[in-house]
Amino acid sequence: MLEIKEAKVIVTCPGRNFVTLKLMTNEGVYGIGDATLNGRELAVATYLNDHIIPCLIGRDAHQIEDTWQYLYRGSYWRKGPVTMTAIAAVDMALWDIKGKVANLPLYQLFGGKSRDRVMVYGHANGRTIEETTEQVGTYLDLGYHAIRAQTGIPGLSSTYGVSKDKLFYEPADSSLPTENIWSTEKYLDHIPHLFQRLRDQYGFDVHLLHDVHHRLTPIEAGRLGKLLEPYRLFWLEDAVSADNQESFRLIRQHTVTPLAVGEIFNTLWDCQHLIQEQLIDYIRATVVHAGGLTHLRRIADFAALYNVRTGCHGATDLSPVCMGAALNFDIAIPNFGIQEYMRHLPETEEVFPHAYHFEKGFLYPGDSPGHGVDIDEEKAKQYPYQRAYLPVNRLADGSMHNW
Ligand code: KDG
Ligand code: MG
Repeated sequence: MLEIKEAKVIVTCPGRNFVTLKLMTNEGVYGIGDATLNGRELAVATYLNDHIIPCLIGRDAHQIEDTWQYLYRGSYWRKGPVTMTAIAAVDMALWDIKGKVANLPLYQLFGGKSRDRVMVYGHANGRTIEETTEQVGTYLDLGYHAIRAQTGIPGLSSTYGVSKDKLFYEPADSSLPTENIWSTEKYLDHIPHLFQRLRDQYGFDVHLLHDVHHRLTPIEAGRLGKLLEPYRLFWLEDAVSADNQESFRLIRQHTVTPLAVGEIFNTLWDCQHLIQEQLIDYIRATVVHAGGLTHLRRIADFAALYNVRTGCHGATDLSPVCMGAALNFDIAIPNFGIQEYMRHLPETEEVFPHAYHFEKGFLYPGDSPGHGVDIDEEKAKQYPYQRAYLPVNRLADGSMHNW
């Protein structure tokens, strides 16, 4: 039997924090899984070290499904970002092992390629519409076919999605949360001008996306979707917080702008109604936060029944390990939509050598066995963990709002 013999959790900060699980077998083959939960990294590391690893030693590394069920049902306490990220890490590492033993890239184990390449989008952002327009031009020069556009809002000192780094995305910027101020009125007045400017300058051949980051009410989101219809967005993301899935019904009643949601979802139960009632067009759950490849494939299959396509989260805080796993998934499934791709810093790339590569707006998973990503433990040791929080958001009167 291919037995899990040893396991370790590696916490490293090559430019930002990443948590990685490494599972070693009695036959020397090992697999790795991403366990990074931005701003709550050590909670997952503890969950793995104290509660999961003791149960893994001696288990059959080939029994991925049974191990998933064991960790999900067997913990009694289901769901939630910490639990599901920890389960995802184990699942990714086990799929990596299976691929290595079979000597096949994971997409072959998932049924082979459904496409030759994976279309990705990056984030163009600037403090002003002019700056964002310029950034969109930079992404077009890099060969992108799809670009997310965010801009600063006059009268607000900081806005979601506008960062100093243009090819990386790092909102976890402080050892205690920074506080931003939000105004829905100012935002709704300004955003249509951005997309008008972008379409005037670049036409309709490029896919444009926009992320609201959970800031609106359903009726406000309906209004924004309607205002943006002339600019034919690829999607409007996280228009409202999806705690209440029914919210999307109201948005749908007012706009035909395609809707995407799900980067903070952990299970199929978070999007069951959204999918079944066709209230969304793209589901953004990804490997690391939605229970690994085993569960994400289940979400994608369910979504396929309702013409919902995937658009996996891929900001810089999702490690190259998650990206390698996501790309093997993206290239194999029938209802792939798009993959988010914010690059990693050179230090991160050094710690995580990988088989995937970018070319002219597409990512290619490569043909290495497993998910094709490794970790250099010696290099990882050079970058100790640094506490970093995502910002929080308040309205002008001091009330807490969604960030
Ligand atoms: O950790 C949080 C970020 O990944 C998130 O804010 C990024 O919304 C995001 C996106 O669409 O990439
Ligand atoms: Mg988002």
